[in-house]
Amino acid sequence: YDSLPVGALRVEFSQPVNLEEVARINPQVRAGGRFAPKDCVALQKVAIIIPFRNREEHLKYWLYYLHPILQRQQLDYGVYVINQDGEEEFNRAKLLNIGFAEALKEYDYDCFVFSDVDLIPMDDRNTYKCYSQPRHLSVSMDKFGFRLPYNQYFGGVSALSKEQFTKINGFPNNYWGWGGEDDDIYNRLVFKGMGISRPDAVIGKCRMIRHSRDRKNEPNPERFDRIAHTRETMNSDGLNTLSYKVLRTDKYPLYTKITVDIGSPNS
Ligand code: UDH
Ligand code: NGS
Repeated sequence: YDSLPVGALRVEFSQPVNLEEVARINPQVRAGGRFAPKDCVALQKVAIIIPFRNREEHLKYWLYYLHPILQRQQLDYGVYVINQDGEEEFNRAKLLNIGFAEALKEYDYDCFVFSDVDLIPMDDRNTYKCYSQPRHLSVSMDKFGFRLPYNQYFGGVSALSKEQFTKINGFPNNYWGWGGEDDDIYNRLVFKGMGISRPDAVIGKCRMIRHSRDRKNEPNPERFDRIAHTRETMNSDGLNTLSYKVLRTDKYPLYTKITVDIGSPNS
């Protein structure tokens, strides 16, 4: 990619994506979804972490749209899809913790972008990198009428430096099912004295691929109680208590897929 960011992009989900074709038009992306600019040293080494189970179609769109954007942003980056094995309730935040730990085993990343698989930026000036404060990138989503649903919203796509992430002991491991884990992360950042950095509402526009609720990702009835206690729980639940088993690692041309056994709510 020999072009710099261009601004607003057209994003739509009508044509199916062929990954062999995507690999062909992104010849500078190396195995496992790695890239670094060849004519300069990138300012940041960015691991992009995607929590995943059974969303192959969304992942194809994500790869189709994001690889060209990330190359134009001249990042030294890698794409890690953290695939939850089994049929247990989904656990987004724990998968993101695992992505952080596993990416660091592979390369000396200094920035971590955590992205839902179904969110595509509509402007390539929304740089997938880290800032002096934790960054919220998906600030202007189509499904919320291109506004924040509420001021403290930190879901969708966010970026934390290695230092910011370790300062909050990573993300919670005990939010099983849908909701609240992003609010817990927001609380952690605030309790550690940090603030949220955001792009403006034009540069922060993004589209979500429409979908229905997944099986085994029902609203978590414990979420309200949990987010009321972040201050007490954050030091005893997070990176320092993370446990899981890697079942397999697949290096595909456009991404690295790490399949993990993350246990269950009562283990
Ligand atoms: N995810 C998966 N597989 C799952 C569940 C979640 O890959 O089975 C990942 C994926 O990256 C997704 C993210 O976790 O983008 C967030 O989960 P989500 O998409 O379920 O959350 P969202 O708030 O949807 O987007 C909740 C259900 C909305 C139902 C709306 C009906 N119109
Ligand atoms: C809040 C949830 C967040 C969620 C946000 C947007 O209510 O986890 O809605 O949800 N917090 C709690 O439930 C405590 S959305 O409209 O995308 O379905 O991210």
